[in-house]
Amino acid sequence: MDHNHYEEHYDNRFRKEGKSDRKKAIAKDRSKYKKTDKDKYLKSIEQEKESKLAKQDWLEGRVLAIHPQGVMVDCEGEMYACVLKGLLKKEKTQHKNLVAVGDFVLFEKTFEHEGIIGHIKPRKSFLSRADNLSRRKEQLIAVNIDQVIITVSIVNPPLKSSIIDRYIIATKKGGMEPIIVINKMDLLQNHEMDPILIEVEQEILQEVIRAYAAVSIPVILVSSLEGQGVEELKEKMKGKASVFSGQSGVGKSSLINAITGLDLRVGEIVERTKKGAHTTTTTQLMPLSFGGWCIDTPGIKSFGVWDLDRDELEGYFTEIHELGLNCKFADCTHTIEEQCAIKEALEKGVLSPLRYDSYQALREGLDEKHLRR
Ligand SMILES: Nc1nc2c(ncn2[C@@H]2O[C@H](COP(=O)(O)OP(=O)(O)OP(=O)(O)O)[C@@H](O)[C@H]2O)c(=O)[nH]1
Ligand SMILES: [Mg+2]
Ligand SMILES: [Zn+2]
Repeated sequence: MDHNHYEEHYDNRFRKEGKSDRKKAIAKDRSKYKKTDKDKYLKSIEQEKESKLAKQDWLEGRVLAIHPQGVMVDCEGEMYACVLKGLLKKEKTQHKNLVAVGDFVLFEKTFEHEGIIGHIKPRKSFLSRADNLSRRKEQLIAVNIDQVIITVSIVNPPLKSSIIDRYIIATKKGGMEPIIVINKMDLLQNHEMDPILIEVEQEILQEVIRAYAAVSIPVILVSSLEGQGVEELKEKMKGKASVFSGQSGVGKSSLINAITGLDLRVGEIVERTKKGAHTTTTTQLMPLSFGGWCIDTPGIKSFGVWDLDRDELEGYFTEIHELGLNCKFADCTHTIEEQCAIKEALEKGVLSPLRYDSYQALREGLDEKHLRR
């Protein structure tokens, strides 16, 4: 609501209502606008900070990649290799990385194509995961993104749904929208493949489609090799910032190549393990000719969700939460209890076994974490 609109709305209320009602109205309005007021206040501080910085002749740019040689910042089509100002490095943070791909920064130009970053603008969204080495830190993958393209493949590597749910949680936690993309659809028609393997993958595929239709998350079936679904995906990416994330070898870089006509390096699948060989090694952000941005990321072996508690988990499995209200016991774990609505729903085929399995796996993970602390 802009300022004028706010006042008009306020005045009308005062004219209409009696004196005693006014107090209530004010109280109500206070609580209603509290958050916005706070946001406005924080924003004004931010603006003040930025206007101070503006006096110093800073340039504004966006972080496209982070290389050993420096933070690569794009400013109106020019690329600058930047370092972070010492002061920024001292800022306490729970993040492993101070600056991330997608950040909007203010920097001081020092040489032709070099600079010093003095300010990182507030982030509107972020994709992060629990850091592998020190689990107490959160690792930022990319920031200021609209949607996460959760990329998986069928057959090679085979489709696994548990990882999809982890990504969905991280996506929503970070303030973005998930899109599930299932690549390598061409392999279902490949006659060199073992027919039994194909049959199994088909069944899992149908189950995945059903499970996410039930929670209204889009699933797009694609083949970067043959072009199936590429236009549909492109349509969804227009004008938005999208990050491709998923295991190594699922074809993230191949898909980006098919969409953009770029020539990013793509890797081989190790036949024995059916895994990719971690071909992409750095995260990079690319502008799209049809509007928007896209980010390629290195494949991730294990995707741990950062800082999740049990209530939150329920919030991300809304269908399980709702069904669970009908269990006999309020603290039902939906495993061994009598009269469990979740187990009934599973038997009747109302609840997807995939979603149930990953819910239970995540829940166990939370319990373990709890014990370790
Ligand atoms: N059959 C088939 N193979 C594909 C398809 N898309 C990608 N591939 C192959 O899968 C392998 C891995 O592709 P990449 O694009 O490197 O996978 P990635 O997800 O970027 O992997 P990392 O960079 O290691 O994370 C390559 O050999 C591709 O040729 C597809 O639609 N069909
Ligand atoms: Mg890649
Ligand atoms: Zn139950």
